[in-house]
Amino acid sequence: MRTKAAVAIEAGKPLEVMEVNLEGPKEGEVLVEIKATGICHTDEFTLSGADPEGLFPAILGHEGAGVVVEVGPGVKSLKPGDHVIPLYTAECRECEYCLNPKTNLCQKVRATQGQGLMPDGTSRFSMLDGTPILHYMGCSTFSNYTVLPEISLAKVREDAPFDKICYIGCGVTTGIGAVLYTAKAEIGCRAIVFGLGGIGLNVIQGLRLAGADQIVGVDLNPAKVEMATRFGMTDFVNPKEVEGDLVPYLVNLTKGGADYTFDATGNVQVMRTALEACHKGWGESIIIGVAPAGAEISTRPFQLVTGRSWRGTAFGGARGRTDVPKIVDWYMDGKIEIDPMITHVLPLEDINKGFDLMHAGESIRAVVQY
Ligand code: NAD
Ligand code: DAO
Ligand code: ZN
Ligand code: ZN
Repeated sequence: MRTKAAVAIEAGKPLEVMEVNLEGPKEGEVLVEIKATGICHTDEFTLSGADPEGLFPAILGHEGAGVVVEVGPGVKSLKPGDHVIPLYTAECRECEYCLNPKTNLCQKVRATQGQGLMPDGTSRFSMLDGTPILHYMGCSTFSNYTVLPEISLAKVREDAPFDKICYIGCGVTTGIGAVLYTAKAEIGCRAIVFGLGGIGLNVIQGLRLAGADQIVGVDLNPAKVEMATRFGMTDFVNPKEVEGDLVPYLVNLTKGGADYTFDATGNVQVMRTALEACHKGWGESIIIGVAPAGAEISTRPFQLVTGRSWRGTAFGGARGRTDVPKIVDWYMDGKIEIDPMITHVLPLEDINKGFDLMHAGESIRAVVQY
């Protein structure tokens, strides 16, 4: 079949909206009509060329929601008409990783996914002249129709709006999951969130859900204060307005250091500050941000000797097929909010405007509706 897609031809160039060929689903695969897709910072990161695993030409996009159109041979858990959210972290429920409760990093399709291919080692997308186009993070939601492995789809309730729950495919789950699944933050904790963008705001609402007593937000952009306060931030710190070292300032503000800190900037200097602003003896710092290729983190080892822990999380530690439907329920039950964070809705033809809005720091989440 043919489908309309925004294709990343090469790093640093705008996406090109065009008709492409899409082959039907093979063994264990599913054809999905994407109804809405969010533009995440990570798509921009890949398009800019900073992602060491970035491949081209490719159809980017990993945050979406849609409807199953056709299932390939052997698919048992899904049928045409089911509503689904694509998962860039699959959940096969049988690999060594899925069977270990300590991780959500299913490896079943990891190798081929990282090469921009389906599990059989080929791509379903091609240009009209036959040139292959690669998949991206196993999802390629910047295409109106896409093919994914069955294990890379979470089945969700049918009354949930696509243009909101698409955000659960990355930003919402990553932020809330970092608090609930990775940090396992306790009622009454004190926390600091660095970066109040599409991820950090969801960390903040995750902390509110967990019952944190103090939620400090740190951002260079004061325009983020209003939204962050709405989601539960209790204190705001703009590093540009702090005289001297930020670490003692934050340690003092949190009465000895935070129980949990979260980096949602991808900046390695911020990651160090986040670690050192943790409470001596027990504070845990969770890295969410993805740093540029080649970047390294550093601190004095004594920071760890004295009881601080440095950790990281992908997709908020969530097991997609199990946890994503629950997060959709939380949204539908009013336990979490998504709507205010969807600041812009665009047609696919304007997808590059969505990237521009993100660069300018004007959007939290721009969503493309097909
Ligand atoms: P964003 O651009 O929307 O937000 C980043 C925020 O950080 C902005 O508000 C910006 O003003 C602020 N910021 C930048 N430099 C800062 C500094 N030095 N000090 C304080 N604040 C600073 O990005 P996002 O969508 O929220 O994504 C955040 C990070 O999370 C990115 O690196 C992204 O790639 C990563 N990410 C990780 C995962 C994961 O699973 N680990 C998933 C999605 C995104
Ligand atoms: O190696 O098993 C693995 C997982 C690698 C991918 C994990 C994703 C990390 C977060 C990237 C940003 C998400 C949009
Ligand atoms: Zn993302
Ligand atoms: Zn698995």
